[in-house]
Amino acid sequence: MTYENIIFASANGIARLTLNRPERLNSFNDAMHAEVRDALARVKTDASVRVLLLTGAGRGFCAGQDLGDRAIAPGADRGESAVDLGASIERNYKPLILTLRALPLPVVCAVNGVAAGAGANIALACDIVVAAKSASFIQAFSKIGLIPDSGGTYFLPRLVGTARAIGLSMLGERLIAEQAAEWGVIWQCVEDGHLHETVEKLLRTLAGAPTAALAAIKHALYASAGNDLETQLDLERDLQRALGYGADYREGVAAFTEKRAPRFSGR
Ligand code: LHQ
Repeated sequence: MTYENIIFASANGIARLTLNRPERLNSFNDAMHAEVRDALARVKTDASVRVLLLTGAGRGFCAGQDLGDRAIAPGADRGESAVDLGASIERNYKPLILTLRALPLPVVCAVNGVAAGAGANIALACDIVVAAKSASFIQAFSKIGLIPDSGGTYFLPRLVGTARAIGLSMLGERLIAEQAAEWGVIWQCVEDGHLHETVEKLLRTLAGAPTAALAAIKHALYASAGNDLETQLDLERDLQRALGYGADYREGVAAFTEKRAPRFSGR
């Protein structure tokens, strides 16, 4: 598949996916969804990829759904049949969020500018979110008579509690990156000029990390929201058991004993 709405490249264990419709603040139309789906399928099947970067081209990260896309155009009050927004979510946004969460490797999101609507929640679906100071997060949905989708109603209360989740969702106000970091919505907020170097350093670290362990960490932490303590302890036991047979555990312990830096294979 050739890409017209994203840029995708993979090298040295790092896959980079850039949403690339800057004139529309990288908002999603069906074509962009199809390309992202294709790129993520490649990440999933390419064992050499150890970390994925998601970012946006231009001054924005992603403004969510392209509201000019005819596929989601509201119908007239009477007459014209209204579109089924649920179908768009089922086809595009739901699989995207589930895929990002299920990828067995860390997904880093570099939020280079505004992240609005589904764009905000796609960022929150990533594992480590680093935002530039000028970036912001907007649950823009209520401004157009909708609810936060793409996991917004799942991620927000878990990240910031119900009171802030309700405020952000009902008011649709801009949450600046610094505040997002203070509230624990994201991992880190950095000066605009430092976003690139911060993220590159993170990507190099993660590309050399014990990927299978990071995948298990991701799995366990995301599962914990729906588990009781005993189920979670069982899950930890099972994951630890599997990792204990892995090459990276052997390497990690050997490197510690030999007082040298580990060389993890990711397995
Ligand atoms: C846009 C968009 C955009 C098209 C900026 N579409 N052009 C799921 C399932 C089905 C249906 C519905 O939705 C969903 C999920 C959703 O994501 S719903 C929420 C959709 N997103 C929004 O409501 C956000 C709309 N955008 C905005 O509120 C503003 O653009 C923000 C606050 C993001 C940025 O404001 P500014 O920095 O002032 O930029 P701007 O508004 O001037 O935008 C720049 C250009 O990008 C502009 O085009 P123009 O030709 O005038 O330069 C905008 O029209 C275009 N653009 N967002 N979502």
